[in-house]
Amino acid sequence: MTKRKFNIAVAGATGAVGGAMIETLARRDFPVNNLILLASSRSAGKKLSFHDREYTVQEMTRDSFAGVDVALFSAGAARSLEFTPAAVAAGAVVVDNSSAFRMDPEIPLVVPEVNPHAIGRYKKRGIIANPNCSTIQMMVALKPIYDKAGIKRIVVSTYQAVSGSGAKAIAELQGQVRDWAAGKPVQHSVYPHQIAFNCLPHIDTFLDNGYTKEEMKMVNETHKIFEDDNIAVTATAVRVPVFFGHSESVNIETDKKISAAEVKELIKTAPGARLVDDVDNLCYPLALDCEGEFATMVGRIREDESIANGINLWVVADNILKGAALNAVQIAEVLISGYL
Ligand code: NAP
Ligand code: 3JN
Repeated sequence: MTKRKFNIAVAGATGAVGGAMIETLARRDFPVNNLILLASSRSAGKKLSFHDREYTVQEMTRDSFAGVDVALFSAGAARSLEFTPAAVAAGAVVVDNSSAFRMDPEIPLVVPEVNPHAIGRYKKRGIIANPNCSTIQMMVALKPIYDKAGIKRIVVSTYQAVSGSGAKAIAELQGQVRDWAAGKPVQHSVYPHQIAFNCLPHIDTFLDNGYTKEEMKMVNETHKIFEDDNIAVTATAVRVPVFFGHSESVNIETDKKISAAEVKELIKTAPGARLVDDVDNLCYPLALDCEGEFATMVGRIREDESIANGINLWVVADNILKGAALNAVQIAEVLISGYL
């Protein structure tokens, strides 16, 4: 019997995440029949390749989705709000990478290694939301610990790469490093301050409670994915002068005592995670090592000696892959194998 192939649309195909989606579909040999690449009118006519074949980018309109089985959206929240109703009306299931629908109670928010059962809830609205990159990698690392020992409280600080702000931010960091080295004045436009040789405790906009939106995404999305509003979560999101790979210092208080050795054993077999923890050989997760990797790397696992049931971890993942494109493609894989 021939394996069914699916018509896949990528909305935002010319972007950093959209490009990674196309690559990930190819790397995972996703059964694609027709690939429809969508972007703004600025990119219409541009050619992109997939499995050695060239595809022409089309301007995204409400008529772009006829015959599409799965539409992977990464063109920003405004475009998701504008175009996903047309995609769903045309019969496509939407996997949306933006924040537009994440906290909608009728729309599942999914990390496939953590809550794949939630995918079936797509049927009501035809949409599945992809969480924020910083939430995704933390969920992959914490899921086995949550299942074994329960989690009371999470204190997380992120060290987020500039690629999370798109191609212009990558160019800004490159330009600032070059200008600084040449002794020229350093300019900034994407970020409110120089990012080269600096750390900015500011990602997305500030809210009335003093937190940023990025920080509150981590709080709210953690509750929704674990289906547990009782976990106390507090986050500090920091932009650092790294091109690819988000790092996180995660401190947790568990319900039951769990040792560092037990956590290491759990991480060894946790879906989507890789234990990188051999301090005697100076081995721990590094942003520079995660580019192109599908796994979330977890290391520096140790007991928090300041409380009875505390664990510290250092969690690193490719923010464009597991944080966005890969997670979306994995959701599509579960969809086609179990639902379509
Ligand atoms: P990007 O590199 O700036 O790409 C944006 C994409 O959207 C481009 O393909 C662009 O097409 C397209 N686009 C813009 N306006 C459009 C329009 N009117 N109609 C159709 N397409 C349009 O940004 P990115 O870094 O890939 O991020 C894209 C989005 O993905 C973000 O806004 C965010 O919502 C989501 N994201 C999520 C995560 C996460 O944490 N899960 C991480 C990063 C990004 P042109 O090239 O033609 O302008
Ligand atoms: O800054 C990062 O490292 C991640 C950025 C995510 C992002 C960027 C622009 C718009 C998002 C997101 O996924 O939350 C959005 C958005 O859709 O709100």
